[in-house]
Amino acid sequence: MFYKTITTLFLSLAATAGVSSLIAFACGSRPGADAPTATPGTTVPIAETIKAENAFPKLSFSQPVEFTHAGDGSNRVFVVEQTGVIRVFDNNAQTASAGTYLDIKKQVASGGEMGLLGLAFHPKFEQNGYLFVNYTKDNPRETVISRFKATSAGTSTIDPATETVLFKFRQPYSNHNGGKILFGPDGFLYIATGDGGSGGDPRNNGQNSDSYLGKVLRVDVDASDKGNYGIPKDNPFVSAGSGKLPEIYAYGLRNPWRISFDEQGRLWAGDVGQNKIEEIDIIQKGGNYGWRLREGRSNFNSDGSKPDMIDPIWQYTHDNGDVSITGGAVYRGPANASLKGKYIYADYASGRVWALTADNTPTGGKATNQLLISRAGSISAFGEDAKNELYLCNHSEGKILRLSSN
Ligand SMILES: [Ca+2]
Repeated sequence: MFYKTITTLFLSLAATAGVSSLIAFACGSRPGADAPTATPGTTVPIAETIKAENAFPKLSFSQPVEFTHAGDGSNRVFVVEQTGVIRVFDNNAQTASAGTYLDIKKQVASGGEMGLLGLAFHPKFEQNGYLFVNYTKDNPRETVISRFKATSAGTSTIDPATETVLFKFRQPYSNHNGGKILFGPDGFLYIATGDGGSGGDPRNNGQNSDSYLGKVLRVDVDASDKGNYGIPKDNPFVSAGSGKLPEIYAYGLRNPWRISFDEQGRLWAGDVGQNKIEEIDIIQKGGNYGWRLREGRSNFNSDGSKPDMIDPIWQYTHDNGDVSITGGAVYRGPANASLKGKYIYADYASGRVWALTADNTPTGGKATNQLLISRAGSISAFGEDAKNELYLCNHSEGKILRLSSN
């Protein structure tokens, strides 16, 4: 069934976007992934050996797409399975079982790029028991941003009946649903959305400020001016009127499947490209990241207008079998001193993992890139534990990996 979904997706993409190769699908597919087709630029191997090792060798997961913790001092970690299940277990390499924390398979439509795609615990979870998810559903096909509530912070399961929907919006196609949600240092919830799918963004959602699609959104989950959430007062379109959505934080994105904050509060995004270019962006409030007028630093479907657009800090082409970026995080864990301060990311299809070095300015300056690992598997996501150690989700093998240097 999974294969069929992929094949169907490919056919629809091929029909609408002129996709020219089957390479990516031979490698499988994950929710943020996309069709095939890199200038590695100045990428160089790192001086020491970095390996990806199985962090929890006694555990296996079904299509993991998220790894996180609750910030509650419990030493628990959580893995999101795409089909609609959140697993919970003690953060110990010898842990032999992972319980079911939340099961919402009934309302989640999964497969291909759909599913339960994101999880974020409220910064005050220990007090209020709130956790937030991002999933796709059918009939009609929509993205849903919901809150669930733990009866107490330490409870081992969440009742699905505690769901409160914050908001939802239509998904015109099954692909490019974004997925990541996370709280920023400002306490607001950030939501990465895709352009709605097909190929080439046929409705130009990325550039349209009346669409939730192709954006980073930012909302206040502790306010109620929009019902079950509110709008941060300094969101870019709060006072713009004319139908522009006040939830929008940044736009012009294609499928920023994974986004993350670094220690200095910069928001990083890996934006999956169309047929040629994968990119890394540092997201600024109100920024236009180009899509569909631009793919990476190249024109894509330019309509002659020249709005202010922000180029990626880094991009790579599809020339070497890298075809679908998985955005990572700036490393701040205790285990690998040589990686400190570098943005670690991967390509889902090739399995390559890289470290990008930027400066500390808001735009990151002129970055340099290092190849860390040649084949780490189908990495769908990166996540951190309470000590800020970084983990990688291997989607097809159902493993959680961590980096080690020797
Ligand atoms: Ca862009």
